[in-house]
Amino acid sequence: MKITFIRPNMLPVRGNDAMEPLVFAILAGLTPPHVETVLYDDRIEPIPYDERTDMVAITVETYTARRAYQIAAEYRRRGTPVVMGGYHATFLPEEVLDHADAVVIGDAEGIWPQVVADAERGQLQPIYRQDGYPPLHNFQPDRTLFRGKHYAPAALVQYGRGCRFACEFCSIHAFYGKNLRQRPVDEVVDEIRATGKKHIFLIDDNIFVDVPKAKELFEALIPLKIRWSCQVSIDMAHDLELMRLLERSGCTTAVIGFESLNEANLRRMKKHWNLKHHDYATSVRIFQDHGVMIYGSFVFGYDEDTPDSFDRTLKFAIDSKFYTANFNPLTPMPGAALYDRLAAEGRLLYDRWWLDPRFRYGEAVFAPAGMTADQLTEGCYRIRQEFHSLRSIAVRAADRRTNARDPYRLGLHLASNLVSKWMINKKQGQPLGEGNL
Ligand code: B12
Ligand code: SF4
Repeated sequence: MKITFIRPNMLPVRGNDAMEPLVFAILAGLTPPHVETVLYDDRIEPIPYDERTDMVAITVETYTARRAYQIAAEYRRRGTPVVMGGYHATFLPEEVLDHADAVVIGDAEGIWPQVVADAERGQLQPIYRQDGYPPLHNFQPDRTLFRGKHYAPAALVQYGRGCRFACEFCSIHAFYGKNLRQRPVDEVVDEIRATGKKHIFLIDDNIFVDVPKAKELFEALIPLKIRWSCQVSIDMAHDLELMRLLERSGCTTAVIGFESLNEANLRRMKKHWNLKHHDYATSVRIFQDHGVMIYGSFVFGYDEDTPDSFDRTLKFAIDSKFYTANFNPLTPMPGAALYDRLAAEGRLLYDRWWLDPRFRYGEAVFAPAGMTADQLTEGCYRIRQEFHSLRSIAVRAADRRTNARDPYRLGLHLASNLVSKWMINKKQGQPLGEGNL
């Protein structure tokens, strides 16, 4: 038995910044040893459709659904069964089943061995449903699949799943609900050591689950002498002891969801807690005083946003010396509360934007209240470009606490800005997937 794992590309352009798809290391680790596995990553290499295989397993996110269905059609035309899983498959299993022989709903742990056993017997079921949230111990990701492939240098490692917040637009709360699970810290440490990498991206949606769990992790990372990146909620700035541990453990960069400078917008998206302890300027200063380079994340299109919101936010991001930032049109994802609200309000511009051949990456997919959909698309694109102008890159580099603190950080600042600058224009306006469905 041979299984071919596929990571679909989102757009018909290839970048040079693809990261290792951790999901397939996990699936390979759950696959019985007598089964052969191979990975093709559509973002970085062609898919050899005619190579012999007994089953194809594809991970599907909303933005990659269209491409996933195109790839599946190629394999199914050749008689090879296709199984799909992931966020989009979990939220819209019926849609996915129109394009696959089987769908896995929810986490794969505890289910995948059954899928493989059924496939070996030629008795694949259409639906495999994870009813609960399997424990995350004895995780054994098998990264041999990544050998010889050109990925970004950092290794992706997961400490836990879920987030304690429930932002209206976010798929994480929709996927995990209130469930929060962490792996035993010693297993995470062993895994980091085994990667042999000196830069780790801890991909948890919010590394700050609670004070004891964050403390336990940060303390365990100190002896490893690694540099690491994370996504974290801004409220961690309130705990200075934790911030000191974060710095000592080697955290160099953090993605922080600021989302909006407007309090009413934050309230609407259920993210008003962003301002619970400090204003943004104070929280930013605390993170940066601890050497953390900030990747600021913003969305536009909530009801209080007007065409003026773009420049105000751009100025804040440059003045704050964020090493990088993204400015995205608010995008309703199926499964998230925002999607249902905008659908009920009759504001969606497409039936299913992720499958619609007219949709282009970077474009608004709903009617905002304070501007037109075109203004939303153009405003985000314009400030993304301006944030990555050479002048802005130079201005933002000049922060001795963070971006210019040492040659490593400065190199990271310059490299990530130049790659983003290049990718923004390559991605904007591209269709999802390739060709027709
Ligand atoms: C790291 C990351 C990135 C990295 C890239 C990672 C990579 N390897 O390439 C970067 C920063 C580049 C990125 C980019 C984007 N990302 Co991203 N990303 C993540 C993040 C934080 C972790 C991904 C990960 O490795 N997870 C760990 C794996 C193990 O979890 P998993 O995929 O859920 O897999 C489990 C199950 O779902 C299931 N499963 C998944 N696939 C399959 C397949 C089969 C066959 C089976 C059986 C089971 C199965 O089994 C796994 C184990 O239990 C996730 C959030 C998250 N917690 O997952 C967001 C997330 C996936 N990203 C998201 C988005 C929207 C994007 C962007 C589109 C943003 C943008 N506007 O440009 C882009 C483009 C993505 C693309 N598809 O090309 C959304 C997707 C939402 C959705 N409904 O689809 C997420 C969920 C974040 C969020 N808060 O909403 N991302
Ligand atoms: S804090 Fe981040 S991960 Fe958590 S629900 Fe909000 S947007 Fe999603």
